[in-house]
Amino acid sequence: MNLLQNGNFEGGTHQWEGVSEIELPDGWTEFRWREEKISDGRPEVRVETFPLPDGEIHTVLKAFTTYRQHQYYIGQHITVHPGATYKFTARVWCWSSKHDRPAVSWAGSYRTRIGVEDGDVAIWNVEVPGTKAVDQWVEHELIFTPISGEIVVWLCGDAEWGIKHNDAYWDFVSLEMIEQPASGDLNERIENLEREIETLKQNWKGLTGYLSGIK
Ligand SMILES: [Ca+2]
Repeated sequence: MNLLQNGNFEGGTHQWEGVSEIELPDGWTEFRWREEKISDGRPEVRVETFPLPDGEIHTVLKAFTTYRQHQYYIGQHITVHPGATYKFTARVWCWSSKHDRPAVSWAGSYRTRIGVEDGDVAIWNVEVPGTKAVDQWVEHELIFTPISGEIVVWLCGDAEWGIKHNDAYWDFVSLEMIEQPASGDLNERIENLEREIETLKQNWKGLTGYLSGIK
């Protein structure tokens, strides 16, 4: 079961902090971008349809700049069970090109990665700055065990050169619990014991009632 809200970006969108160029998919509330270099741009973000060469059409999360480098992070807050094991996955298609032919990159460089912020700790599925790949679906996967109960899952894109097109198209983002926390068994045992105690109490009430009745 996908624990994320709107992980396939088929739901609605909302403006991020009143910025019309940043339309985040509903459920996704966090947006950050790098502003270290003079050449860094703030990407525009929107949800749009993305036709693949095979004719399939997907509704995807698009982040892009024109003639600018960029590095951005789009995140969703989610409540999890500490100690359980989770699998976070996402698919992304990147186009980084000096030319306008869609899905055919030329002289570009685009890297992506996915991560989890767990309290003060950030874990990434691949080494920073990420997997370098264009014109194909890149499958990202991160298996992790959270320490805290509140985490943020992140999608990160990194365009190395400020060429004409730097686009990333994200889809099929999912978070699943693949293993219960070890303490789950203990909690279950405690609940069973509490139920047994309640039953014993009820029986005891019945027994004292019966004994008072026969006096
Ligand atoms: Ca989709």
